[in-house]
Amino acid sequence: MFKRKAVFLLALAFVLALGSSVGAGPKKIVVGFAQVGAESGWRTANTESIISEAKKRGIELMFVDGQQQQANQIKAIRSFIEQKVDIIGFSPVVTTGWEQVLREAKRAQIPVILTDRAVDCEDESLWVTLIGSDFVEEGRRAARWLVEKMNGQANIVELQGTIGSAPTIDRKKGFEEVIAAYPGMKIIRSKYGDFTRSKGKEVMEEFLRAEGNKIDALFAHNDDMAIGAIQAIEYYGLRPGVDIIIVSIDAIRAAFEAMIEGKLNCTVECNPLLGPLFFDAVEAIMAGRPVPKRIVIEEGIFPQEVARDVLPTRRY
Ligand code: GYE
Repeated sequence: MFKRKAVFLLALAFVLALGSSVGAGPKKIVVGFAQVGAESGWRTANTESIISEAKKRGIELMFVDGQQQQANQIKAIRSFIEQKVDIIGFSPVVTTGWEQVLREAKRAQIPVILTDRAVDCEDESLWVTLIGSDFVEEGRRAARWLVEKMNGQANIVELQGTIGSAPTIDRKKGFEEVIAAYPGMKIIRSKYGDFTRSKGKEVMEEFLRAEGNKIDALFAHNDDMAIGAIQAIEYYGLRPGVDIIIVSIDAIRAAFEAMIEGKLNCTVECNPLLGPLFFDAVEAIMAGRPVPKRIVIEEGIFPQEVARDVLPTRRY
């Protein structure tokens, strides 16, 4: 009798446990992600990678496009805190001005993951990890390639990205560090182009109006600005890739197409496919596993000569 009752209770417990796990399902992880914007081919690939990886893993993603405005990103982060998401991810458009909102997230005990871009914040406990590229090294790679191509002699114009953003600050730093050893390599003009094609074109027009035929080379902080600049150079009546040697960063498909046409000379890789690494970190944090403070992506460099062979293998 006693035994039968015990078996019944056990079966009941089993049914209840099963019922609860089948009915409600395991609690879905909810992630809020505040993206920079949609300024470039790199960014589009990055967004796609994050959205598709969330779907693949059955993670609920709240995605906000900040349209390159810090205020929009801060507003998005505050709304994620209010909605009590499990984890906040974001790519900070600029490096400074994040302390307050990050402290609010910490007070609400919501872990923050930085992707792609860094913040300039003394209190490192305000985020768990930064997943992204080494932008200083990308700048160095672009400079090393250009020094060799130009035999250490060039009047260079520089299209910088977004003012105050980590890739702009770091790429410039790495590039200047390398050319400092070559007195013949001079940056004669430098201006922000906001990482967009239209701004790249507009600023290159300015450079050409001011310096014209004196310009030997262009260093663009991303491919989109280089592609905009290529149009400006053609309108001006010079041959991009021949009269003005161009090196840029990202290695998006459009850069390979420009290289095959002979209009771009080299692109340094910056990998935007951060979705899998981002959600690995999300799942690790949720499971209480440790996550390294910095996760760096391995990258290469592609000169024009390899463009035709490499293009078919590019995923973005
Ligand atoms: O190089 C540029 C984008 O932060 C690495 O942002 C990213 C940069 C990328 O707009 O194309």
